[in-house]
Amino acid sequence: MSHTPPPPEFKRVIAAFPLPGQVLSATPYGNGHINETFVTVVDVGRGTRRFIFQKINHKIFKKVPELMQNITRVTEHLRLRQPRGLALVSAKDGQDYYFVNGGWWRVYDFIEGAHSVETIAKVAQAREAARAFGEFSAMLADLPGGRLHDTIPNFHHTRSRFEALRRAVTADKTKRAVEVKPEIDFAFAREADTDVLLDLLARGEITERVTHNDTKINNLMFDNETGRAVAVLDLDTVMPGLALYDFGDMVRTAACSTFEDDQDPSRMKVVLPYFKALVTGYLESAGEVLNATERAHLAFSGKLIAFETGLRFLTDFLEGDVYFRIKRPRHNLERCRTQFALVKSIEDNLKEMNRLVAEVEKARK
Ligand code: ADP
Ligand code: GN1
Ligand code: MG
Repeated sequence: MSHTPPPPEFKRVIAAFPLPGQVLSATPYGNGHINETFVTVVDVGRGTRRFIFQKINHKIFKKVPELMQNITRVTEHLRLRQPRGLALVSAKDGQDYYFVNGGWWRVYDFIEGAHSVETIAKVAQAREAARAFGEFSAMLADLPGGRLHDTIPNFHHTRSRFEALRRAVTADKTKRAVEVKPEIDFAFAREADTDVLLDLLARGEITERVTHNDTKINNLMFDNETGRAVAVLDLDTVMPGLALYDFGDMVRTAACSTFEDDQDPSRMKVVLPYFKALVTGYLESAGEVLNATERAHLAFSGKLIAFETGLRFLTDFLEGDVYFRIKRPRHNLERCRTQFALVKSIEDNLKEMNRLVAEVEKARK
């Protein structure tokens, strides 16, 4: 899927929301792999105001009204504690989304004076990112109204992701398996990792919490002046999950040396000072809720989520690039290779990473 300009029905979408003036422009925006995001500039007389319009990927999110119910509950709960957080604009009919021409649309206020990043630039930024995602989860611990909907069942069920790869290899729909034998072997050699957290969960040694489940670094906005994280974005996958999935995805995207799709996987390594900063920041805001088993698996979680994400990219490559948006023909394979390089680097550094966790914990006492 490519990032295309707004579709013809966009005029009807605009008309469905109570905007404060005429729309001057609408442009594809951001680097998300899933939804179609547009920034829209609106003329408000003595200036302009921006809004984010998003076409929700309903091939991936099958029950959009349930998903939007989750987002509404979460954004309303966070409003007081995160004043610049994500805020939905309701449609004129009072709904939080608008359905037209087979597509589901939502609108957010554009978060001004802040920016998202694709990679971490300094230690303080890694610490702040982890503090913010940890705080996000901690603030949702008392979310009223019962369990959130599962917007994608088994989203971080690594065993299921592994079995999906196995099926894709067997089916070999696109006849690409032959060119990815080393990656398939790499994945199959690590099958045992897929069950580690699931087994701990089944034994009650770790617990389910409300988690974000997509704590990729570009799903966070930092204030342009202070560098403080002001908003957590991309709430489509906020649902019951494991804190370690959130922490692991931060390691994958913030404690690493390059972009997730660097075409040269040899450039991808775990960055230990950033890892330590993530541990420090996460324990600062979520440390009180994590139990000893969770804390003992912080380093492993990074390996697991890099592995799981690599599995997903490889599966998508074998299935013909049907899930993640791609910008070039072998994009998913490149992403997979770079993720697997990170897995390898974490394996090589696991002992030191666990030592860093212990060091941070000791300093907290
Ligand atoms: P996807 O699910 O496709 O990743 P996101 O919701 O993460 O979609 O949005 C994609 C990108 O758009 C983000 O990484 C961010 O840069 C930008 N973005 C999203 N929402 C806002 C917002 N309310 N204000 C400013 N930028 C936003
Ligand atoms: C997707 O939506 P985005 O780009 O923030 C994906 C994540 C993957 C990530 C890999 C709903 O995240 O799970 O980790 O790509 N989101 C969904 O970059 O599948
Ligand atoms: Mg995103």
